[in-house]
Amino acid sequence: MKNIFPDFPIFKTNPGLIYLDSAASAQKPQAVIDAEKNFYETSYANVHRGIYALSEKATELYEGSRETVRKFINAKSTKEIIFVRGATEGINLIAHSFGQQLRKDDVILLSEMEHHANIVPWQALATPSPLRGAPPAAGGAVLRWIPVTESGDLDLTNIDELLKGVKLVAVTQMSNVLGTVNDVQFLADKAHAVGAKILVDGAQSVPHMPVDVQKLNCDFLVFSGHKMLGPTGIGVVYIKQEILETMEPYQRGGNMILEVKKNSATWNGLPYKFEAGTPNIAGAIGLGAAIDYLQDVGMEKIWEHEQDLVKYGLAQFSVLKGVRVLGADATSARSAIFAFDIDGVHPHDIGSILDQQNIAVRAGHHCAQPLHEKFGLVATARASCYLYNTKEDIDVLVAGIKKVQETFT
Ligand code: C6P
Repeated sequence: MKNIFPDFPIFKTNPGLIYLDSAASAQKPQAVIDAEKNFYETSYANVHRGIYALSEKATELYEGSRETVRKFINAKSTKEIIFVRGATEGINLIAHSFGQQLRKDDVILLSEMEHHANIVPWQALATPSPLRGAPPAAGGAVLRWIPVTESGDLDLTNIDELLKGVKLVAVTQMSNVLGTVNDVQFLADKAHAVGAKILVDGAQSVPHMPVDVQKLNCDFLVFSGHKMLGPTGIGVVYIKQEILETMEPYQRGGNMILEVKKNSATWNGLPYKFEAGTPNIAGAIGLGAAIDYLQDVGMEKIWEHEQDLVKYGLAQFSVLKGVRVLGADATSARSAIFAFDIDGVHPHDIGSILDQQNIAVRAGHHCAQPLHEKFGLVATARASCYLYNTKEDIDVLVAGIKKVQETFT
């Protein structure tokens, strides 16, 4: 892979920084920063509204990014690409809108390794709210869980049993804690065989590996721009057009309407029906630039580079005494995410002592409390890599972990 390190100004302004928190948010290359800046400096106006040249230019750039996203995930049409704030808003959109099609006792199949963003929106369809009374799924959908094994994989032994009565499978393609890569193509086939739809949470996978929605045959895919070198506040929901056509709007207001009377309104075409109000125009343009950058490096190359880091990292961790890394070994499909605990040391202390050495890791439950509970833990420290990380960064991390252990003995 070409040397991309100089493309990231954060490493110039923070010399010596070892950034190992890309699963939370990735650093930005100059090309992304410039794309947003240039847009504000040369082409800024609202989109889809003005008939003046500047607004048309802004609209062209915004819609150009939609086309870039479409190609990146190989969707059939830009009608299937909806810009949202991020993966969380994407899942809320689906739960709110597609969720209206669920009925009492319909089953939503999740997994025990889901991020809270792919749990809590579904709880709203299953549990009566003290304020609202009955849940929208006409009396309550049922949540069911695919178990996670000790080695951090989905336990699919009883998948046919688990799929009984299921209307929606909602699973992550890559765990933000275990790094496990799930075979969502297999799950899509299984789901479709029982007439269910499948939502893939691509928040962690889309930034790190090639993802093709037609190959996966998923019905819904969500991801966030900020985890893939793009700006914050922009993300994507992909929804198969035939499903989108059956869905009610998520939010209502300007831009998503065709015509408004005092007591009624009709909806704009796809995808605008699902983009109410002024969108994050600069964010979408920045995301387009991030995708261009990733494609220039090559998604396969990024994945291969991270596979080297996983193998190397797991080998280094394996010789550390009193340190446990969650998840599968290097022979399973997994990404360069290392959630770990150290005997006798609180993860927050690990994070603080590493920070003193200029090593940025995350400590906590990483918005995956049910998964931590499964492993009998409240929290872990987590180092997560991206294209700008190297084996030397892992060496520095390992030396840092030894220092943490020395501090606590
Ligand atoms: N995980 C992490 O540190 P948002 O916050 O909307 O961009 O993404 C939510 C989300 C959904 N699914 C998965 C698998 C995720 O990892 C995340 C975000 C971050 O692990 C922040 S908690």
